[in-house]
Amino acid sequence: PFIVNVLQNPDFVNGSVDTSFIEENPQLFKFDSAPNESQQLLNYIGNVLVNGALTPLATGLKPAKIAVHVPSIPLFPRGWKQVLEEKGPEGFAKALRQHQGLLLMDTTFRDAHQSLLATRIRTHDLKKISPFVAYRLNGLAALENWGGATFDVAYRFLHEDPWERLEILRRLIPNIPFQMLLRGANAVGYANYPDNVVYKFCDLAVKSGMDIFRVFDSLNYVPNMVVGMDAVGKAGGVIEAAISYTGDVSNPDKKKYNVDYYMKLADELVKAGTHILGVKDMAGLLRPQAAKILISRLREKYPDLPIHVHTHDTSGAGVAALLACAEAGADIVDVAVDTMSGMTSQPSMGSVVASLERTPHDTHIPLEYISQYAAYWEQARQLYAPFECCLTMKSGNTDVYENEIPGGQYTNMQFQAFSLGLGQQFDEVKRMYKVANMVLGDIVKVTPSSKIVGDLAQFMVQNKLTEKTLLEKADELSFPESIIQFMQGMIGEPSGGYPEPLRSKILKKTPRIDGRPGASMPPVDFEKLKETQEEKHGQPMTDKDLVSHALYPKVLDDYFEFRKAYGPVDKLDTRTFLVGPEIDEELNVEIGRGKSLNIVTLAKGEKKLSGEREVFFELNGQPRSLYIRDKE
Ligand code: 3PY
Ligand code: ZN
Repeated sequence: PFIVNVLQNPDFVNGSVDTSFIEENPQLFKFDSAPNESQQLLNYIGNVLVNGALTPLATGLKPAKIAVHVPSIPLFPRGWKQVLEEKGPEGFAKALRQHQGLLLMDTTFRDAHQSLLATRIRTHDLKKISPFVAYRLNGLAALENWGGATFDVAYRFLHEDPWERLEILRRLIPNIPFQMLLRGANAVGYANYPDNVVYKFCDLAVKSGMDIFRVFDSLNYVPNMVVGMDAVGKAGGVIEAAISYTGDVSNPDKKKYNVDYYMKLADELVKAGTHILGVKDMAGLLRPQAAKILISRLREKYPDLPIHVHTHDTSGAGVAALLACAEAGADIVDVAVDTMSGMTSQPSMGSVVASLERTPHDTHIPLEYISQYAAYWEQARQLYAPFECCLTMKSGNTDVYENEIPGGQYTNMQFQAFSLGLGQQFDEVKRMYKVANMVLGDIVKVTPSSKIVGDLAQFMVQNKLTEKTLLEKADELSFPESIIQFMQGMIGEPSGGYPEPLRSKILKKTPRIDGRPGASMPPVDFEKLKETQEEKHGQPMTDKDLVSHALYPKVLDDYFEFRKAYGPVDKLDTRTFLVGPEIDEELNVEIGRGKSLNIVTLAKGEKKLSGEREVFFELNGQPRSLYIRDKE
């Protein structure tokens, strides 16, 4: 229309205006031919429609009305994800069970760094090694890469979106099933949530690329697990309900959590429709001789169900335990790549693979590829030196059989004790953890029940309490909030009931919840949450943002504020993200598809009276400077 107007202008037409600008800028009149082409094509189609073929047809036959199938090019080697896509969750489970040889799940992307590096591995470093995993480790039954603490830590400390991580990894690894850890009715949080949060979370997780959900409850409280299992099933995911293992089934003196206890629990989970039966040994307590007893019994009772075992190597006996599991009939076991394995992490992938080569349980994963994968992680791990558990933890420790502290929590507690300058107290806290567990009635200890035991242990050490004095003074003490909530029934019911008279002394008249806490919680109103969140942050909120907010409101609010101030910090390399660049260092930051920034940090000015410093950069070749408040 602009051109038409110009051509109709009488001054332009009679040449009484200076048009040399147009002659000097012919590019202004180079128009995209697309509108013209689309017009021409419409003319063609319209003509054929009205007048019949414009090109001579040899016969009177009509062309077929079909979508011709193009054979797919195997861009990625086939993996278990394709089996899942072809057969669905039930068929997938059947195929796992029928497979000859031991199958492995790699936990490097989740539990390994949760247990060794305070869950700090960033998407940036996971992304880089993902194509290698897809091409070279395509025989893995699953890759655990989401859930547990990774969700919260991504927002809280890495300032990145865990949903985006899942979607990115899914694109890069389309052939290996992804597995996540779902804390039953606690989803990926630390408290029971309204049921609609758990259902929405699972639905979005499947849509974002998640396949297998290991569902557990921190007290093995089945009603809580069933909510998670049902949410996974409805979302179309693979359900792996997991027994959380504690105690020692090979020790007849340990009576509370004996084989019958686990068999009864397994029975309830099988009846509730699990596709895979998980045995989750979160602290690494499953000794080889116990594995033999428990896994053999489960194998015998459920010959058609795949059994998947998870352990930690805290004591150093993890590989031995997994080999015993394989012998006893487990189908899948969890390992972490060698350089991210051992101690509170999972047993070593290379050790398990090597131990089974040329045996009936051969995993057929080439050791050569495991070495290359291990070499990557050996280097990448150095970027996370500020979170290394190994600064203080030098070896495995069989004291875990006494204190029963889960892998992730063990490192966390140690980290906390050392950062508070209470390193020497760590031994005392570990000993007190055992006492606290007994005070609470010998409960299953895994997130969040493990935190309750840890909080009580810390409380007892700080207040110099023994089991006896704690019980004597219980009605006067101000217990940590987590213990009060546990006693109220807010995370479900412990097996064997609550410890009395401690519960009554702590609660007095505080209300108690009977049964499943989620059953009496009103659903989250997501429509309303969307309105308030969009108004608060001035940006559109996706369903994923909202479900995350329902899980941890404050963490999400802080995340959005942080990103508003600092932008896509997840695109920075890990060293720059953690400690910033050096002066004169050049960074190339890819912030979007084909969009990258070249940043050179030139200098840091003197501190001004205003308390600010000027920082000088070169951004894509242009000088820039910023005033930054110096907080010192
Ligand atoms: C978690 O819940 O994060 C765990 O890893 C439990 O073992
Ligand atoms: Zn674990």
